[in-house]
Amino acid sequence: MAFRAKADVWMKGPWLSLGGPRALGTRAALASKAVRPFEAIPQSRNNNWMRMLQIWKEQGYENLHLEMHQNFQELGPIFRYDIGGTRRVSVMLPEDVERLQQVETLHPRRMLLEPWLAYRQHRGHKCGVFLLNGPEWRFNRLRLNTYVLSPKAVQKYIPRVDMVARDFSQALKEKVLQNARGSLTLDIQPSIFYYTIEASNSAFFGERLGLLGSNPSPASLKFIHALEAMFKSTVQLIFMPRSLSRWTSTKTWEEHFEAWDYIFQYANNCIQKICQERALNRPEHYSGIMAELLLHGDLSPDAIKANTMDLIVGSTDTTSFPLLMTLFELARNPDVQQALRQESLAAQASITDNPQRALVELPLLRAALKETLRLYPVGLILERLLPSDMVLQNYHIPAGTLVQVFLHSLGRHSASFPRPERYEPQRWLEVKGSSTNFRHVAFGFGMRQCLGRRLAEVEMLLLLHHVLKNFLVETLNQEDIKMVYRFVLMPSTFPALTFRAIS
Ligand code: O4W
Repeated sequence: MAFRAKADVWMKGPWLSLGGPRALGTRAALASKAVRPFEAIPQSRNNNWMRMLQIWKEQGYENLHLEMHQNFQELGPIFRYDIGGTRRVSVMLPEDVERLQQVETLHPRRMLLEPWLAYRQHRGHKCGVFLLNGPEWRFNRLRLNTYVLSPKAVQKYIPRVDMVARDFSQALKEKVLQNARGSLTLDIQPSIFYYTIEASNSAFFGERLGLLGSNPSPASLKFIHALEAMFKSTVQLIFMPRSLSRWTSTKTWEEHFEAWDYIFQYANNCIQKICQERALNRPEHYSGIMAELLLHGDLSPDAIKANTMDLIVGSTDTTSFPLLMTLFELARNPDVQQALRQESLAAQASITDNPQRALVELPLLRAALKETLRLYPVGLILERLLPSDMVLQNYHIPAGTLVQVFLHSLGRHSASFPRPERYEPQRWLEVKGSSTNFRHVAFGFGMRQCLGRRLAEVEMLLLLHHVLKNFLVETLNQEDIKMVYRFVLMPSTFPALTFRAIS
């Protein structure tokens, strides 16, 4: 592979010094320091029409992360391409994420997500913060931060998540002990999905659904499938202007709307139930994020519903896949697993006493979650529409440009992460220098970073904590798992795992 040899040269990063802090004094370096015009940015050779045709033919763009990675290898850490009049620039270095954060205004913007917006317009639904921009976004986001993201909010819902994580581990133990050998080999994927749905539901509504029992719930299964269909059709529609896709992809639009209809029906059901119960008897103690939002009344009921919708739906796949990938990496890295188990056992009593301590007493497990998201960033792309002109990699970038950060390439760059292919949570605990900033941006940055971040972290941390205390996790599969881009980056297949009860 010709590009590999070339790639290895730049991936070790000689071009990094161009215009970077190390380019000092010489005449050549000074010349290269002059800001170059936008048009001088290397251009991706991919023809946009060819790409659209390919997405249409292949019904998706599953290798987006690999194609972009190859572009970076061939063109360096910044390249551009235009689609339908919007200038687009792709970057992958932590220093560029830092610059993007420095130029943020009060109202950071992303691109419009047309298929999602079209559905809400068509059905007359309000948008949640993910789809909003401008002052309305800020108004909603500031209030949501208080009840979803703040340390005080986490403190309130963490015991509920802990309870669900314990129940998960207990239910798994019962199944494992039914086998004479005290071990069970299974496809854990469905159970992990049920766990994230159950845990989120408990945090939002203070109610249990009972999904951790043995028989699956048809409604939740259908919900999971509708999500899959919604994500897949999203990718088929976002790389094409609507004026074109309405003719070439009529069926995809139908599938997209149908998937959303079920998703909205399912989530609405959860929301309505809680509104009714609250009208009947107002509880005196904390009963979930949504109850708090309704109680404090600084957002309209419609805005609360729209945002709760995003949170319920958005916390399912995005939390399940990193959990699965962590279990897989621990299964094929027994030494890492053992180190984490020791940490969990040492902190066990303290965490049982107060689950909030998990956040400070499991540093290696938290590092493992960062490591998983470095290799498998579920939200592959961070986007900003530039509010003003700026300079990236010594190129002038005009206001209005769409800048996309590719997290797959950011996480696998050897100048940022020595031996990037290895799963080494320990790397996150080593002494921090200034160059280590903005390396962990899996949840985004600034005011538009993931609203569900803390909930997702807590759900992952506590499940892994309870599983590690109770089971050895093993796999026969040593091969890398192929990841596919379906709006979120997900595993294309997932191997069976063996859970062995620790006596
Ligand atoms: C709703 C969400 C809201 C989701 C239904 C599902 C979901 O998965 C999410 C994510 C996605 C939100 C060109 N969500 Cl009603 C938006 C909450 C991370 C939560 N966290 O990852 C995606 C964000 C990938 N993202 C992109 O912006 C992207 C991907 N491709 N492009 C942009």
